Amino acid sequence: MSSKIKRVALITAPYHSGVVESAGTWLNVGFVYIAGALRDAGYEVDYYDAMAKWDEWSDIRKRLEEFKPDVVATSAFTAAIVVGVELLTLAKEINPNVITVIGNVHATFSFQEMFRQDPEVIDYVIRGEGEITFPELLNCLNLGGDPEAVPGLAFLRENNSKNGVETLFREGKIVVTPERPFIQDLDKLSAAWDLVEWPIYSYRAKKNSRLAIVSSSRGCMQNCSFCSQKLFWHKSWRARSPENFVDELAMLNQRFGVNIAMLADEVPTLDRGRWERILDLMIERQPGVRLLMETRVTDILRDEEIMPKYREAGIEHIYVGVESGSQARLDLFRKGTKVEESRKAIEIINSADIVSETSFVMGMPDDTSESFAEVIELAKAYNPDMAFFLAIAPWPYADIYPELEPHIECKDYGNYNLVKPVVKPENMTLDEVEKELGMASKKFFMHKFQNLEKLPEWKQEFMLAVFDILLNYSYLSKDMQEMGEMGGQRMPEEVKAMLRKVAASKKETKLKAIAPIP
Ligand code: B12
Repeated sequence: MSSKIKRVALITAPYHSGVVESAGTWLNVGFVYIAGALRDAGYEVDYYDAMAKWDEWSDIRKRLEEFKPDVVATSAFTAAIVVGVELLTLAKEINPNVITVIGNVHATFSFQEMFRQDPEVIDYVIRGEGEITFPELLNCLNLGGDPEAVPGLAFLRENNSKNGVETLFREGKIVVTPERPFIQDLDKLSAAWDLVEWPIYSYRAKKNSRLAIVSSSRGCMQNCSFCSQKLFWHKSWRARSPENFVDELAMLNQRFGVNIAMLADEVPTLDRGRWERILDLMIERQPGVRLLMETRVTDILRDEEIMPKYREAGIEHIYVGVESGSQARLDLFRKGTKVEESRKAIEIINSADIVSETSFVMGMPDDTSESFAEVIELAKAYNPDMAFFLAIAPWPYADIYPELEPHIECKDYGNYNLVKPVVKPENMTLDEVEKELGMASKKFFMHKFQNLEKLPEWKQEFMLAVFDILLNYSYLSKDMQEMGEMGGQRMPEEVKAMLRKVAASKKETKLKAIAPIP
């Protein structure tokens, strides 16, 4: 067989919203796995992170012209779908014969809308996990086979003949093949870590850091009505073995100098035995990588007595989604937690001397300036080191969507990034919501800095680094700069000095200020 398809460009499209990227540069671990699987199947891969590199469209064009891919693939959560499609459009413009592929959560659920809107641009949607489906699709095309035989796809076909293959449904010209079963043994996956352009990845709050994103488990069994992840994983959960995972951390440290990593897992702690073994192995083997992670409030409560182990193993930062201080709203979100439990979880994280972070989802149809004021007070009382006030984003496939749909005022998916409000409360405008969100951050962090001396010394230092990021590089820059005018005099000298410095330099506070880390 002479292969026609050989070269695959995996491109993370240049989406920027000023949220998480202000804290660092984050690699695409999904593409590290896809690249590993493609290479194992004999394909040549260009792993290109245009987002983290802050590349412009002209840079992307140049890279495509140089690599001359046969296939251009990208990945899109909902907010990134607009730039994702723009990227595939550019690829087709450069080479009309290129095969375009797109995966991730938005494509998995919204492919009908995508094919309706951009039928000329998207050749294949990969639904669900991509490590098996993608190479199988390319092998099938190279052999002149029918992609209808490849599970986990959606694509358009002019000639809609059935070919004897069981497809799920056909709506117009869209062929949807049966679902791809989840990969059972995650330890067996290849990861192409050597393709990552390591020098660009660092964590802004830590000097001399080299940041990775790693994945120790996949899935989520929670029922949150606003989230996409339980849908993507069909409320299932699988995990790597502790040994395999800790080996990887040690390898990343030794081979690539990684000293901090974010766990991509929705719930790394779900299996208590496995998680404790990971902590024990990290204590024993000292892989040289500290971890930032997210988990469930209830797992923190469960693990209260082993929190010192978390700390000793190198867990540096834990995010738990509190989302709301109103039980009625937690019930609407189907969080499965009680208000009091969230407060307790944050207390436990703080007592273990680990950085605590949480977020509150606001901008719901019944929100008012009073409910914003309440949530600010609540955030102060819960006392996480960091609290973020997010605008609800109505993923079109989420359970809560039908309830939010009548209130959506902005339909531009590019704004579905939890920063820009798109749902209009009955008694507020979107502008007012945005102002309230900014005000909430400002008041929360002002309170934090007025009480900075109550934190242990290392956390004080960390918080000052966070303030520098918020003030100079994040979407909250403008709000943070206004702190000085709102009673900033009770704040520590270092904070006042930063405020004075930024005022004197009259910094540009547009998003462009979130520059790549030098
Ligand atoms: C890491 C991460 C990030 C990284 C992304 C780095 C990167 N370039 O990939 C960073 C920190 C930059 C980020 C940013 C954002 N994120 Co984020 N992020 C995550 C997180 C924690 C893990 C994703 C991950 O790596 N999973 C592990 C890998 C192995 O799985 P995967 O990505 O799903 O990939 C697999 C499949 O989906 C599939 N696949 C995916 N893409 C493709 C493409 C092809 C071609 C193929 C074949 C297959 C394929 O195959 C992969 C391997 O099986 C998830 C939450 C979670 N726990 O999943 C949120 C999550 C994806 N983020 C989310 C959001 C909203 C954002 C932001 C828009 C807003 C915000 N406040 O965080 C920002 C935007 C940032 C910006 N640039 O402006 C949402 C998306 C919701 C949605 N339904 O759209 C999630 C789900 C969090 C949540 N629970 O709501 N994020």
